[in-house]
Amino acid sequence: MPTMKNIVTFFLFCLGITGYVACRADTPTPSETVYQSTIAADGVQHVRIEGGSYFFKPNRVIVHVNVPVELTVSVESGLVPHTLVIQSPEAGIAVDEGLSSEAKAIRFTPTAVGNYPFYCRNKLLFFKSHREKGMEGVLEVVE
Ligand SMILES: [Cu+2]
Repeated sequence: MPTMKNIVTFFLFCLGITGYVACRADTPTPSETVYQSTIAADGVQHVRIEGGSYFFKPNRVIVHVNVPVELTVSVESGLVPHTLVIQSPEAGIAVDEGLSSEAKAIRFTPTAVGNYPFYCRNKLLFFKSHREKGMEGVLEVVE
């Protein structure tokens, strides 16, 4: 006969396994979402990016070189703070902004063709960085 204590122990063990699996499951496999910008009547490429735990959508943004870009970026509301970083001085892009659920406009003009990473630089203690969890993308600058 199983004792009450054994049953409780077994139950807690199952709960632990379930919790672990659920935690693993909240890290989605990143899939690619592409946005190809067009030049608006105001001469600016307007790009909308939404982020959250742990993704950017779209995560591949294609823009034209030497044309101003305005990224409008927001993240889903929640307790986890996020940022948007693009450190590509070779293309004249230096972005490091805290994000919130209120859309923020970030402007720059890419000056060189190439692929430049954008990502969230946040990281909690010993956990994987948000970037490693999938909060990253590529800014592709084309002719
Ligand atoms: Cu983040």
